[in-house]
Amino acid sequence: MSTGGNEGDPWWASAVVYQVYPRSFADADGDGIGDLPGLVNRLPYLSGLGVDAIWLSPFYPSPLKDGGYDVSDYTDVDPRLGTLGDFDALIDGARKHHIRVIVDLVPNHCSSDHPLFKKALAAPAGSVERALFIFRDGRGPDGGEPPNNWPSQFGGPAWTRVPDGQWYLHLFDSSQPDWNWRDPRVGAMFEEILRFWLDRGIGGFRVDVAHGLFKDPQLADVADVTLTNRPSAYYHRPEVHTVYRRWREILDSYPSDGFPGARTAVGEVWADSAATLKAYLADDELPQIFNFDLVRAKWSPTAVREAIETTHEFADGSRAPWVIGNHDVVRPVTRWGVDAARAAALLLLALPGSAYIYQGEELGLPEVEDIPDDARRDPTFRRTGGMEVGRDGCRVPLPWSAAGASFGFSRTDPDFDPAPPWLPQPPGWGALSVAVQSGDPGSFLSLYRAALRLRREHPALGVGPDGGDAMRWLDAPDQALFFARDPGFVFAVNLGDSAVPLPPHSAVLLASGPLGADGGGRATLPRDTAAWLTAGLQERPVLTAGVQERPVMCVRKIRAPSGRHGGADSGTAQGRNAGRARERAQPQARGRV
Ligand code: TEU
Repeated sequence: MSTGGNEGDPWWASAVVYQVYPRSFADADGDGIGDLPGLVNRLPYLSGLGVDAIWLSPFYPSPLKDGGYDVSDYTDVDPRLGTLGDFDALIDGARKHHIRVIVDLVPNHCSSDHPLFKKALAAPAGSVERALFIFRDGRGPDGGEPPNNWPSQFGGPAWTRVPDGQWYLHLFDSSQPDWNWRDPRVGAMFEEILRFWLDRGIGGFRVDVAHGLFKDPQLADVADVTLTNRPSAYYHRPEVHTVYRRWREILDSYPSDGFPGARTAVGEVWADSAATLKAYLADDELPQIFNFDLVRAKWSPTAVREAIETTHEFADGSRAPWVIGNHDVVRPVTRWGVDAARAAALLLLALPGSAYIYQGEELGLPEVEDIPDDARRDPTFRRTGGMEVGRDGCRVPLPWSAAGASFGFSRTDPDFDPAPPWLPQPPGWGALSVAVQSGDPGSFLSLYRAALRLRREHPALGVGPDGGDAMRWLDAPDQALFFARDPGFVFAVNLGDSAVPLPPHSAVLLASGPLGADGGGRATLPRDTAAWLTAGLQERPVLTAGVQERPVMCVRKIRAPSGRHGGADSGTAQGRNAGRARERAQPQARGRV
């Protein structure tokens, strides 16, 4: 049931994929941690929302030093989240709702609790056990200095010393040792992991840190010790492409007919340039990689247009799905403002190709910025001594109901008192709940539901009949962006401070907020508002009559955050922490490009 598209396009080319961060989605057993049965219970909600697939963030056994991205067993389910039987029930249940499931694969590193790392620690320097990871002697007197100057993504050095004096590499937390991909046993193991989940009927993988994996064999010092996504001694090594060619063969060896159809793999690749990104999308490599240009963009007409055009320099939106948020970045409402985030949702879903929605985006949840220090879980917070607050603020458990323990996040039967959620929910969270928003035609949720329904029905949306290039810019006032998609669709967004006239149209299909009117009674687009329009005066109606005649006019329901439009890189960890870092001493230099 994927939206838009042409015969022959794989389902994922126009899919709307909903990211589930399982520990924060829904908690069926009441232990305060979201789980797979909780997700299964909520499949009707996702089906009603109208998504084509779920991307499930890690649900594997993990000591949770990095929210599950520290995996201690790649082929099982964390007992707090359920069992493999629950996973199979999820696949079956999702299939009944025509929803595919993409799972997160974490190949750059595992958890220090992984049995193979424990064996490596117990084995001597130079052993085959240690060869699965990157162990080295240190430098300086007694080897007391790390083997090189590489930084950890989460702050501090990328090396930790073990009792016998050697050091091991971890580009992330010290609890996340990097695999040594130059040892063939690692590649063979991951191929088995791929098959394990593909055999269970998944629609594909999201590949964590897909630009990592291989490191410079000399482990040479880097000239620039700030973090960078440029090709370097630790990122974008050419050898990584051999892995994706092999994985593509495996993906393609699974039947592409029938549900779930062709399998996909979408790489999380942070890079400095279109050229670097494009290499991953060679015909025989990853089917898709995320484009993070909208996540990084300031809410301004030039920045948003540039983000779209920059993406189109390396791919269309089918191979480089659009995204405005995820579990690593500041929520759009806080980054850009409430109205702008509503407008951005209509932009996201009008662009050609595939789009990802991070759980809670459809509720307009803001970043929770006042989590007490002792409740914070993101390792970034600890590793930077609190200089960077980390990513907990976008991972707070979802509010499902207006009131009650954890606002319906946890099981709530009468005689049961659920444990508090693993991250505290702010007071007032219930006002943003699914229950409250479901009954409000002006809510964020109603806007997303209407947009997803229209996106499914309208022939110009999704991939569109002309493939991923199916949009053309229209003349617009400087502060606005207008584009057309055939047949008969126009998108308009006003990113300026004053109202602008709507482009020529015959009907308003959907608007992110109330439209205005000029002196002559013609409709105008107020600031931070977007509209979906039917183009041309002779267009025949193609959509649900009710929606056409009465566009969804949405009113502001959520308290406005303090900053309106964010800044450059406002979605990234650096942007997230800039404010706090400014308040305290010297911000740590993290010049990622
Ligand atoms: O993120 C990889 C990564 O590089 C991020 O730190 C990214 O650069 C940053 O968030 C941009 O602001 C992935 C996962 O998405 C993240 O949750 C994990 O912590 C990380 O890998 C380690 O597995």
